[in-house]
Amino acid sequence: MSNTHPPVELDAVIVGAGFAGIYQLYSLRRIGLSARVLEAGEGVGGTWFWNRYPGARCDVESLDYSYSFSEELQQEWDWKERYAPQPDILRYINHVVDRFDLRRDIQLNARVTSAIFDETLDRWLVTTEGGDRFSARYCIMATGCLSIPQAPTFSGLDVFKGRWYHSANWPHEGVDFSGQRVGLIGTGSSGVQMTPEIAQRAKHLTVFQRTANYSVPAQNEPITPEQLAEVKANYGARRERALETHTGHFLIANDKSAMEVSEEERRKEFEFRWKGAGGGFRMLRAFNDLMVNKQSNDKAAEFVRSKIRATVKDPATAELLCPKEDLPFGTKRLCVDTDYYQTFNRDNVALVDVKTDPLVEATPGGLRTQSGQEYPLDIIVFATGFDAMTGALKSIDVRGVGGQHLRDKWEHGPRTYLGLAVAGFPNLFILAGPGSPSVLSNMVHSIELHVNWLTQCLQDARAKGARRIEAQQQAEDGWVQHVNEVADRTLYPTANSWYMGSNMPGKPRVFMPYVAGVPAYRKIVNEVAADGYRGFEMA
Ligand code: NA7
Repeated sequence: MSNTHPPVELDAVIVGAGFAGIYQLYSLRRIGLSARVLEAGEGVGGTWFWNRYPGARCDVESLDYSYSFSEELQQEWDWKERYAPQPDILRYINHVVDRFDLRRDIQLNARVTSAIFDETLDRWLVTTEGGDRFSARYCIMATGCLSIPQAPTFSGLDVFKGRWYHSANWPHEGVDFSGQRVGLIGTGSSGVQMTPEIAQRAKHLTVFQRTANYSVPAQNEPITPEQLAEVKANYGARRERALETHTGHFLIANDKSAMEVSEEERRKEFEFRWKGAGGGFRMLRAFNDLMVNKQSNDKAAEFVRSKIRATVKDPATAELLCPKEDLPFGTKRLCVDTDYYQTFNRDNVALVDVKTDPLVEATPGGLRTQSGQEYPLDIIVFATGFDAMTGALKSIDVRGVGGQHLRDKWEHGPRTYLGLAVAGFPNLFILAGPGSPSVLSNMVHSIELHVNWLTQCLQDARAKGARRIEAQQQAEDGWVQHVNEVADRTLYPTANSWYMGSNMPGKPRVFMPYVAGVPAYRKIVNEVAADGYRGFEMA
């Protein structure tokens, strides 16, 4: 279609075919609105389509990191492992798309380049890279929080004679590491998941670490048929329980401060979370004040350091892997691993500190640091992260009332009302993005919450005959202030994390997700709706 043709008319354009876009499409169809999902990739799945690196796995348990909207769906799908590997999640998403006949309204290879609000029509004109144009009452951004990979900053990649890859743009056919000398840059979740996998296959692996982060064992294991049957018999109850938990998935939470118990009790509780209780994010709930009280947090941090020292045989490597005291536990996303620290006991694995001696360039034969140290490599793997939470939205030319650019409005950080809407951008909605619990919660749970809320809102707007729904400036200002105040009561803003935007040079330092927890957030958005969509103008 050339852009001389009139645009395709729809009730809604949904940008992105990940968990959020897919469920939004399903929900809009259910209320009789016409919608099309525009997806940049050549397949559905969003994050789980792109991040195919070896070891890619969700850090939320599969039985929770799945849709709850259909009892039939949750009864018929069999998760195989406690933490699902990427191929299983991608298969699940494709299953959902086919099962609910959603594919016919999903346009692949359709990267959205602009979304421009027409004030006379109260409609969005959405254009793709290929020149397709859509006119829609609503533009719903389901663009994901980790969809714009942080580009390698090195010079010399053009002369590097080997191959290089980014974790978030992994070749679909996989990468053969056998006999190769591999350099892996980055020790966030992606690097931590990949390290043991690459180490098993490569001739040699060098891990370049800038910041040591905390990692806890996943204690991943197969889900037995008995366990699965038990969950399925009571799935509703499991979902209900999730509604009341801080993160939208149940993790046994201890309601004591780490400082009110004895050293022995503390150690016992941490050990229980490390191993007995099932690992993963349970460690974050070991005590009720780990994320707000530095003294308590220090205890968790010291516990993880003791585990690293006990696991890694070479004392110098162990010390380098120990997170420093100025990085509180859990303030950067906690990594959830399988055999990460153990991998550094292998003869073919080396850890290099690139904090004191940064990597500066690729050479024909490998990588070179500032001091001139050279590392001969055949493959370089970048696990260097993302322009998180705002990157995808800012990569689109979004223009609201008066031609205002979203990029300009968000120059100093994202500004939203409830994380859902932006003043000056009527009929534009964002799913599970900045200003909502988002990445601090079980994303699928938060996506369902947002989609259900928004679908009801659009239904109510239709009943009122409203053509335009817009967040009021005052409501947005109040929400931004609230999001900041809540974050400032925690230790989160003290770390240079992607939650803060501080993983990217030049990005404003603003704590982006809403940290008060899913139940508190749900209460607020439900009250707003019950109060006639307080803070929104509907006309
Ligand atoms: P992260 O968590 O942002 O990790 C990126 C890593 O890359 C982190 O260790 C960075 O060090 C490191 N990095 C970035 N640039 C460089 C340079 N130039 N040199 C050396 N090291 C560098 O991204 P992930 O993909 O691992 O995980 C993202 C999320 O996906 C994760 O949290 C889960 O939610 C799933 P730094 O810490 O900035 O010093």
